Amino acid sequence: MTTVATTCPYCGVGCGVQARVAPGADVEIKGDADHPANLGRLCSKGSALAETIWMEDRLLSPRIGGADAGWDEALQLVADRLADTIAEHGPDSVAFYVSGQLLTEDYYIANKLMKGFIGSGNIDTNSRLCMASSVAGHKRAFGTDTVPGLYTDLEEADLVVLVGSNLAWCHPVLYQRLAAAKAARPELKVVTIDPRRTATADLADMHLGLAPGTDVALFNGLLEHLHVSAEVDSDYVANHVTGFDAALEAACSDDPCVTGLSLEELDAFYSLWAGTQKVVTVYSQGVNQSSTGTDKVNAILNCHLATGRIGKPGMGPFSVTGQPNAMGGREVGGLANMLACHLDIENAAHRDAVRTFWDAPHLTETPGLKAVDMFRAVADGRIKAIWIAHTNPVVSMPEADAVKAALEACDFVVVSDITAATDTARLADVLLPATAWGEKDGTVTNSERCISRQRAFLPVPDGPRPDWQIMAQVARRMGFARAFDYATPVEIFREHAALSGVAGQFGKDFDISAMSGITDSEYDTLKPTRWPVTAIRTGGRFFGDGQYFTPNGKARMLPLLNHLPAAMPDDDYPFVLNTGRVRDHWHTMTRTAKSPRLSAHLAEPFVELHPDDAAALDLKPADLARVTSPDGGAILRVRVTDTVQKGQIFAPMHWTGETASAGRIDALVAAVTDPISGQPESKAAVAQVARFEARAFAFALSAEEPSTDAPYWAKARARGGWRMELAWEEPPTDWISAARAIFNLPDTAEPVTMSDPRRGLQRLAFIDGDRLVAALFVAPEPVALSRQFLVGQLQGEADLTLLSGQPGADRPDPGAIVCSCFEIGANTIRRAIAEQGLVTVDAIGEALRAGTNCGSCRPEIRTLIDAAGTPKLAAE
Ligand SMILES: Nc1nc2c(c(=O)[nH]1)N[C@H]1C(S)=C(S)[C@@H](COP(=O)(O)OP(=O)(O)OC[C@H]3O[C@@H](n4cnc5c(=O)[nH]c(N)nc54)[C@H](O)[C@@H]3O)O[C@H]1N2
Ligand SMILES: Nc1nc2c(c(=O)[nH]1)N[C@H]1C(S)=C(S)[C@@H](COP(=O)(O)OP(=O)(O)OC[C@H]3O[C@@H](n4cnc5c(=O)[nH]c(N)nc54)[C@H](O)[C@@H]3O)O[C@H]1N2
Ligand code: SF4
Ligand SMILES: [Mo]
Repeated sequence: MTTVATTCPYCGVGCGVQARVAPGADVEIKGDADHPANLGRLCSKGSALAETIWMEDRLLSPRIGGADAGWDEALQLVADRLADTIAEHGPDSVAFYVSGQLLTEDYYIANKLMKGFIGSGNIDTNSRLCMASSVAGHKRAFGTDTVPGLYTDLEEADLVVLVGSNLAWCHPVLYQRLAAAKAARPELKVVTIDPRRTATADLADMHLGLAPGTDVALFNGLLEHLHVSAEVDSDYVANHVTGFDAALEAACSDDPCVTGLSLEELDAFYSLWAGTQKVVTVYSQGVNQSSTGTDKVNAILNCHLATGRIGKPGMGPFSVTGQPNAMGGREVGGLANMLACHLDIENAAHRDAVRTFWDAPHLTETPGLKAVDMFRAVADGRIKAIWIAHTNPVVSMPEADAVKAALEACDFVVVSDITAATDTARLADVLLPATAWGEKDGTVTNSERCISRQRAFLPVPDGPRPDWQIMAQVARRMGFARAFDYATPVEIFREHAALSGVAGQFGKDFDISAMSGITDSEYDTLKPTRWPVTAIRTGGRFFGDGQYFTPNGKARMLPLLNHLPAAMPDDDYPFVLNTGRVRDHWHTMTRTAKSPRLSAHLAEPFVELHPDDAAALDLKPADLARVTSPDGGAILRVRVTDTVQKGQIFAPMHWTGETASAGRIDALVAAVTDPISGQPESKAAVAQVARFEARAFAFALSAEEPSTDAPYWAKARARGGWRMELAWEEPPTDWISAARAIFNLPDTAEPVTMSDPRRGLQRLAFIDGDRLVAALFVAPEPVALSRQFLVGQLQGEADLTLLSGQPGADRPDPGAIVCSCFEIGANTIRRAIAEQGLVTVDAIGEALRAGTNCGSCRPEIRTLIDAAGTPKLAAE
């Protein structure tokens, strides 16, 4: 048994993971108690990592035009096509679209090849959809893209404000640290600012359900309040800040009433913020993913700068990063408008330094195209060859149908992925198999600037290669052999660290030059290390000394005015469509969908509607809705909840063409971007909602992967097979043959059936020996059966009572899964609340174990307790 310390491949919290591997046994995953980010904790996704590393679906060989090919042939083809395109149409006719999930070493190579050797700025990344507004806001205010604070600041603060962040689901371990700090010190106040009341609001002393896109007005109002209530630190402003007067003047002319919040709410928030010295304002995609994202960032920074509450224990603005290496990508300069190591493309001296360091023949002189513009250039033929690595833009880019069409029409599309089963990989001319998490080595940097090692603990399967190696091998074949002659990731890391020393000489903050001589064995055993790492400085906060990275050393406050989202609802499109994440899935689900446990929490694409809106549309829970925007449409399961406001709807970003018939939500999102950062407005599209008029609905179970051309379907893994939801406007007339087709069963397979023609019910089950092969439950309305019970029938001996759709009286229906670690359903928890009079999350944990492992479901358990009211004890 060996234990390898590595880092979780999901969110930007960057938790340390201990992977225990024994020959012939399953991998065991545990939190790393020595990692400063998580101190042993893991969330539901981290805890389920072992379930997502199996080999099914893995891409093992390069493919050219869909057919397996050798590496030599594939690499040469990519190199030749890139070189030919550049020779004929110039360097800007090619592009790389990469990812904040690449390791720093991979990212460094991609950036060096495009910006230094191909000689174009056309490398952009999904971080454009994620962190670009924070980067731009930081640079405007601080003169550099730096997150000043540390995770411990959230624990040491007296007030933590979460703006546009669903921390409980998206940065769960950081949320748990905050929850633990608050439990220990209840005077620590938490405020959530989000149009939705999310699971995170469970921790909040105050929730502000502001109107979408009004954060600038909210924080402008705060700045004015700080001034009026004499909470501005005028010494700090005089010594360390420029632009205060103009910022205040603009703030005073803005109107916080556009937030839709009451004066009482505004006043309560403003007084709390103004009166609390130790305040941390955490922000995420509700801020960044907006056509005014950069202004939102600066509106927050303005308030921290005006009060000098930055860079000191327990205070400061805190942009949390999404992907595991979103921060590392910014360090290597992975965005089209950055150079490397926080150096600027626009600066001739910086360019010269990098040119010399790389000995680069064609260093780009200009920034490249940002993601949205990049895919537009693919669409109109300016870009003729694109290489997409570690991201799935046909699902995650706004106007996703247009992105799909652009790639279909593009002359040459290269995709590096771990699987061929993605909407983007299906469009590749050349598909290159990459090694996956657990098989590869390198570094990632988390939200608090902590560099951690990802280490291999699995054997590399025959075929796949690490992303850095694939890119370097293409570079070598393009004639850049000397500059891309790396044998191991540590060689790349040393070079990256050395280049950061060059940046350090320009006074840049990202300087890890003290690691440029790191030996192979030091790299192997590298402990989590927070940058900067120079001869004189390691880790710590930035800006505590009031020194910034602007020419005069002072931070900049900016005059800002609120602008509403680019599209506002009207008669045709009466809803604001907000999009985001769910607790147990990661982005386009190529990994989390492999886990039955993670798939059980929310097994279908859905849209959340306010009860009044649902009533007006005559939609009930579990109906299907057609959601349409000017750009595209989706069919989604209706969830009725007052956690969304009237006139607003919410849908998750995770479902793809692989997992649902019409669940790609980005097909509906307009590609409107922030003019400064180029980040798309992913949270405020407009849409209309109408019933999807199905005449038949079905729930299916199958041991093998089912497939169908029904107009609505969504499938998910279950233990022992698959579960699927279906619906038809024009239902099949012969259900037995329809079922055989869905489950790919021979004509000889005969089902056991049960039908109730009066109620329009059809149920069939195919049994082989004593095993359930497949089952289909058809009804004229949304199928109301105990799915948890039915899914359980895929394992063990088949029991024909399953056709009743409900467990027997002796086996109560557990209901929808809440705790994915122990697979405990909502009904089980409700029963325990009612029957045992449990009123705390801990008591539920003691009784049922729910919520006692990763803790990600604790906010939902709390909601169930609250919904039950305080149960009366039997004796009362
Ligand atoms: N479970 C899970 N965790 C993840 C990920 C995942 O896929 N799944 N992805 C990771 C990545 S890459 C990222 S970037 C992060 C994202 O983490 P978050 O930003 O926390 O997640 P989102 O759900 O995208 O959006 C956050 C919130 O912004 C709110 N919002 C919408 N419009 C506005 C507005 O105008 N103002 C304000 N104040 N709020 C608004 C939404 O209602 C939503 O609740 O999560 C990371 N963690
Ligand atoms: N509507 C809407 N759209 C959004 C967002 C939103 O909130 N709303 N959020 C945006 C944000 S913040 C983000 S970060 C993006 C995320 O969106 P994407 O980056 O498109 O999503 P992922 O599913 O993470 O894509 C990663 C891909 O890399 C593959 N992969 C996994 N491991 C490896 C590896 O080691 N090497 C290689 N080469 N490939 C690998 C996976 O199989 C998968 O296909 O989505 C953005 N899009
Ligand atoms: S919080 Fe969860 S997803 Fe994020 S790094 Fe930690 S274990 Fe991974
Ligand atoms: Mo992200």
